[in-house]
Amino acid sequence: MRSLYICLTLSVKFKSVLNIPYKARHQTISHSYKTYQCDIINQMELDKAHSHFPELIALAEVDSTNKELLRRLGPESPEFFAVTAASQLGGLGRLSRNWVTEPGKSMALSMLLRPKTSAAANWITIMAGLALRQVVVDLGVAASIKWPNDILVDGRKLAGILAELSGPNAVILGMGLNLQPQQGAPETATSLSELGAEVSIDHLISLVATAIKSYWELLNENPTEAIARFQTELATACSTLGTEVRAELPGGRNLYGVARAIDAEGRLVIECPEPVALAAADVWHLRN
Ligand code: BT5
Repeated sequence: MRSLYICLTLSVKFKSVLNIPYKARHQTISHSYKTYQCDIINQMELDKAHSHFPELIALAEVDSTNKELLRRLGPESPEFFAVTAASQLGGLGRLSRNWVTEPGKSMALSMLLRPKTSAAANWITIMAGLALRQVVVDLGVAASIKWPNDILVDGRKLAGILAELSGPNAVILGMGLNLQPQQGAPETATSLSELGAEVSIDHLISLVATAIKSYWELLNENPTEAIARFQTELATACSTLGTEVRAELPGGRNLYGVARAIDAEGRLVIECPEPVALAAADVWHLRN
């Protein structure tokens, strides 16, 4: 699991939450948020979505669905135990960046995955990117993956992925996908409705659940075959490949080069001109 950091965020904050006894954590943190059903969540009509998960907790408002899932997690929690919320007050991106989820405007969905191998764990973020992209493409929107965790349309960000390790075989996979424009989102954001795709949150969650399950089953059961297939799919799905990029490494150093491949561990290989494999970085596309 050491190399799981490749695509997962293992934050110090995360560990400190884990050190607090479950009950205390739950009482302290959940009090400040509306964890009851309210109009917005009723309007979400999650009938279809519920059928895809052993348990789907649907909240009107929460700090972060990843955090809420972590608070509710137990050793026996089943795979695909999930949390969604109409609104996140402290939605998380990587490196504790902010992810905007205004009431009813964006899908915020977190689910528990239980990787059987480190190979499967290493590929969770990219696997989720392929699944999300497929959902979006099937809705008629030409989206691409920016390594490691963005879904872009014409350079604008439609969706983001945050996978966090929470134990030896527990990963919380969080996905945010914009349905409508949001006032608080950056100018670089886009949404399905702006791209001509109207879909209800219920239907969207159902589509995402179906896609993730199919990609994940392959990855978790047969990682070697899955990774080979994903690499083939990434050749067309990942707009980072073949592009001149700037990669900002953890610590701030910049690398410039052409992104050539995603290796067997999910790392981005950049020719600088010598090949360098990056486990974690922020990447900017400069030109094709
Ligand atoms: C991400 O981080 O893209 C991961 C986003 C994961 C969000 C989901 S929602 C469900 C689950 N619960 C959580 O608390 N999180 C997950 P990163 O690559 O670091 O990108 C963050 C950056 O995206 C921000 O710094 C903004 O520039 C931009 N951004 C924020 N909100 C956005 C939005 N709604 N749409 C597009 N871009 C956004």
